[in-house]
Amino acid sequence: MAPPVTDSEKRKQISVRGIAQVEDVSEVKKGFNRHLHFTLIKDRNIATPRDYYFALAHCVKDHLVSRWIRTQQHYYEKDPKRVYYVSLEFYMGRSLQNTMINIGIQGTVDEALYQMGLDIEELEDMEADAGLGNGGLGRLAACFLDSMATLAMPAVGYGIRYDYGIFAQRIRNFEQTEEPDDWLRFGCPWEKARPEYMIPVNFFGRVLDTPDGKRWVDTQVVYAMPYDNPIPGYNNNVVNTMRLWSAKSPVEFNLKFFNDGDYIQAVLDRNLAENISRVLYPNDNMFEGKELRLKQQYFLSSASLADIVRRFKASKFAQAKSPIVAMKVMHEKVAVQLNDTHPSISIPELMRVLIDEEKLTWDEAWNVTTNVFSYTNHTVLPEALERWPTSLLQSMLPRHLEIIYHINFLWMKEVEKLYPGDSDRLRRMSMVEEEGEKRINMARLSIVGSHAVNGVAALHTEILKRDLFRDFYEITPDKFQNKTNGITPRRWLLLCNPGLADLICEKIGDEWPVHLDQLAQLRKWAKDPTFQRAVAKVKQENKFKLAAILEHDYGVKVNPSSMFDIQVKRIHEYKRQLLNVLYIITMYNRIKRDPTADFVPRTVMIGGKAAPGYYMAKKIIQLINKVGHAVNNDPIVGDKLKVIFLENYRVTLAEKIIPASDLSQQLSTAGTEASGTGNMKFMLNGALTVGTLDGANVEMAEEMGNENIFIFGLNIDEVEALQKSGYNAWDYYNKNPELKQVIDQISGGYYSPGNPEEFKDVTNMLMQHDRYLSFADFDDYVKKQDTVSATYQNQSKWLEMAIHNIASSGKFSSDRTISEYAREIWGVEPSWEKLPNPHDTSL
Ligand code: B1H
Ligand code: IMP
Repeated sequence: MAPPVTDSEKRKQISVRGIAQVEDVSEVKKGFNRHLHFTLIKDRNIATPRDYYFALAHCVKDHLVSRWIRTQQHYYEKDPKRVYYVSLEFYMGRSLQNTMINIGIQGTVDEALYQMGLDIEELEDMEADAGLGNGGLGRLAACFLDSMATLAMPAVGYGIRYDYGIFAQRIRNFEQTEEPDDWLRFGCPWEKARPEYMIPVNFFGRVLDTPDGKRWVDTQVVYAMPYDNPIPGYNNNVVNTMRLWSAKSPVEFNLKFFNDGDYIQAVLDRNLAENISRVLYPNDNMFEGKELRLKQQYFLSSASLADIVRRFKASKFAQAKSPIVAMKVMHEKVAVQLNDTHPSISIPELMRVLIDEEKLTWDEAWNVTTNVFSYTNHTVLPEALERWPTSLLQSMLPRHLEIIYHINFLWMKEVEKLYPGDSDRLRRMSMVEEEGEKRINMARLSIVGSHAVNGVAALHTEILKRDLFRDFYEITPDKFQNKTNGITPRRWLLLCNPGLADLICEKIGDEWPVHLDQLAQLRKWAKDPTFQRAVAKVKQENKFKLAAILEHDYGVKVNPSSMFDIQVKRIHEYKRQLLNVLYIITMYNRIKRDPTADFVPRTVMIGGKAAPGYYMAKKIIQLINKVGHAVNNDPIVGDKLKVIFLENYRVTLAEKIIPASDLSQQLSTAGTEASGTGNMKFMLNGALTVGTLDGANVEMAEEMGNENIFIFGLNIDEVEALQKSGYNAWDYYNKNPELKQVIDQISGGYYSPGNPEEFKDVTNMLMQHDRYLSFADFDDYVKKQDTVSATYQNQSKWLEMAIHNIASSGKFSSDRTISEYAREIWGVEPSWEKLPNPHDTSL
């Protein structure tokens, strides 16, 4: 076995082919040493790997600064329409390597560090992930920022600078435990605080009716301190900004204690206000109606809109008009995308600003608001839809509740005019839900308050139009659009899979990172044995490398010639990790039944975090680990089957796992996964997919052809029909002896010796009230998995399919997604033109 080529060696090969722009190696060494000396205050005798990381990060950031300033100056001069992406989550991961790649200095830096005797991969591993997201929704926002910068769009991402990102997952005694993610402990070298743009945000208080309009008074103030993070475009000298808000207590916060003489208590209580930006809520696809979460949402919305209005007023466009005239046409220069309903309190907030502060009439303000906002829906799961109790809004945001009521009053009048006497329809369309505790339905508010509403994959958008938002679609069909998700090919191929990137460059040149459709050219080599061998070699090297990481970090030994079969995503019943487990046990039983039978060896890896309060998801993790323990320690199984739970799955681990995978599992019940984006990352890296006709899988199959993907299970119509006729798990259990054996083993305590009750809640759920119909798809899943194994034995067939996967990935670039948002929702144009390089002295 040849040792794997190191990533930095591969990067040099790529940069030779001109993707990286060569900058002066000695210049980089000088900058690095200067920062080690002046910024870190260390010499080479006592510097730690972390010191070296910081020195390098600062040195790389220096290369961004002029581009960043020039880009912003350029936007100010050109005064184009601005795009704002507002999101409670930005799951950025690491920045160092991504920055070097995008500004084209990776080869130069590699060489400089090599000359200084430093291991760049070791330094890169010192960087903490910016884990300010839960999963797909947050990572999508991060990919979008990369694409908006690469397409030179005047965009800003607005979010919260959580002190603690998504928790670190540890497995103790087979179970998940959570540790706080103190990612800022050693400081973040990329961010720049901007105290001069600090913004006051108001909470609570009451509303006064004055001759001069409504006044919101007696509020509690918290300051929003902005931290700017650079977002470099790929190879175009653009650097955009992600502005994250951190809560700061006002100097006079809780001064009343001070006056009572309790000075110490007054200072301690300043923490209370600053708790707003303390921690990311760790739920994926689940609404948690907590007061602190609503505070976070309003804090982000209010600070961002104030900043947006400030920037608009300072623009040349607005400066050429009287203030009130300018405000009436703000939508001509401002587009705001709401990442799900999480920042949807922005809608009444902009109305409040325009009416109460800018003195527009209601109708003028409504015209601006609806033309500024657009809303992306990311889920149809009922438990994820945000419905805030009016009691909470009444006390925290009384003026906003008043505005929502009036929006709804006018909306109900409109609906009543269209459908006189249809009281059931009025109830279905009202933003105010009266059943049980009175609540505001934020999705309905978002639809009415936006000019565009989109789903994130074709199937998902159809579900929105047909079911969830049917009544709304009937009235305003033109509002509804599809924008199929995408991923950035820079991070998800160029950065994470240098071997494959290099190979692709050899074949089709180096433009594919910004024109991913060009990958289609690879189809002509799908059957070419030489190209197949080259693809196989890259995959094998990636597998060796992952195997080494697994051994080093987790102490597990895997067989690198086995099929790497991977399911990584948040743990959720609808994603059906349980279906995967049922098949693992089925394989195990087959091996035990006939140990000498032919078997295609697999290393099954499952990774993902469970929301800390999600009992069933945590039981699923425990089951995976216990089944793994049984399988991995059974001598009869040997090297044929290994089951590994990948602890603490996150962006950085994804970058290592995905390039090494042979098989990608995408098992959600048809109609439940809005899109999925992990599925696209595997496809782009040449893994084959076993999956259902759900979310973006449908479009992946369309792009590559059904012969290149393993589709199984009920489609959405069949799921709906089965739900209507009544799903009975027992029918499947009684009919399928392998399924029966698996369930009997789990409920009989085979995987929990001494405690047969351990998984009774899991088996009861599967047998009595499985909302996701796992058993209905079991049979077809097993058959399809058997086909997967058979196909894997035919390596040239497998490789041909893998090449078709890669070649068909073009559609799933987030550049395509963002171009569609730009043209069809925001009214701006993407551009592939470069800004001048500020470091180019020949100009
Ligand atoms: C997605 C969420 C989500 N959809 C609530 N919805 C949250 C909902 O903290 N919360 O309250 C957090 C996240 N996340 C995902 O979005 C979908 O499940 C994926 O299918 C989709 O690919 C992704 C991006 O569109
Ligand atoms: P901001 O987005 O409003 O914070 O401004 C970003 C950038 O726009 C600044 O760093 C400047 O480059 C540019 N800019 C903003 N206002 C002015 C101005 O009044 N004159 C010139 N440039 C400006």
